[in-house]
Amino acid sequence: MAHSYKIVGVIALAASAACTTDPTAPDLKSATNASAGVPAASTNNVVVTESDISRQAEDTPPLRNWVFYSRPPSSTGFFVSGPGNPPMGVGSFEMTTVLTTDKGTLFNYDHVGTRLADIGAISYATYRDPASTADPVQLPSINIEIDKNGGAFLPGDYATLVFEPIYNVPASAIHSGEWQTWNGIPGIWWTTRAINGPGGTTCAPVTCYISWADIVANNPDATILGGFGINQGSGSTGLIAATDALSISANGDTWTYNFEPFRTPTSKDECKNGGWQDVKAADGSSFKNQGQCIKYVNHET
Ligand SMILES: [Ca+2]
Repeated sequence: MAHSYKIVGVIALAASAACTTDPTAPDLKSATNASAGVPAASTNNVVVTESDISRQAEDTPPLRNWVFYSRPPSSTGFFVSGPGNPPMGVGSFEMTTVLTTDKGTLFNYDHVGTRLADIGAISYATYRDPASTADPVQLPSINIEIDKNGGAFLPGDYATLVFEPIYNVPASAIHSGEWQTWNGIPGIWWTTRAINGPGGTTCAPVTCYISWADIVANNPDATILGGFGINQGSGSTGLIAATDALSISANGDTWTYNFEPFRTPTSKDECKNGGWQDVKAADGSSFKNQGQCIKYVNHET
């Protein structure tokens, strides 16, 4: 179950992520209550499809706010319909890792700079395909690339925090062939590089299991440095697993990412100017023209 990570390109990654202006990113200010002059807690359900991501080799700087990183030769990740009934929408993001060395990571970069201490909730849902030949407790994990002490990013500041259900529930609680939701907070995590542990101890790479509360209490200035997302690999031989409803809350605002194989229109405007060709009905059928798309919106929303 050991995972290996590389730090190549992390500095470039952090700089790139911090100044990216990808227009598909959620508008972080959209739910601000301007009339009251104070930010209102916002809930942002964000549909993520193939058109939102770039596909890149691992350890390369992110070109968009969503990146699927994969390691050759046989790591794959696709937005699919199903499997079963995903917790949000009609689909999910399904990764397959055939070899022990395979690895796939779906990372989001919208939360770079967020203090870990300001994060109130993290969760996601998984579906382990019964056709998997991997150890029955293997599931995709949550990964967060962090700067251990915030501020300037200096050598030694980097670590990746990892949440895996098996370190939080009995093995018997992990099932194949059904959607299960996991909460990272409260929860037990491990780290790819040493971080501060309780009582002046050091939480060692890979072998130390530490609660989120202890991570925050003993690394109070830590921030998200780069990617936040889903990882499958480096030991997940023969695992086929889907994820959906990846969620993070910080300072009262919540973003929940709904992985989908296509978009459905939610307003007439999305049908206009040829937009009807880029969206589908919830059953996956295409629209023949703008009028059919608008009719769908009128009936379904
Ligand atoms: Ca979904």
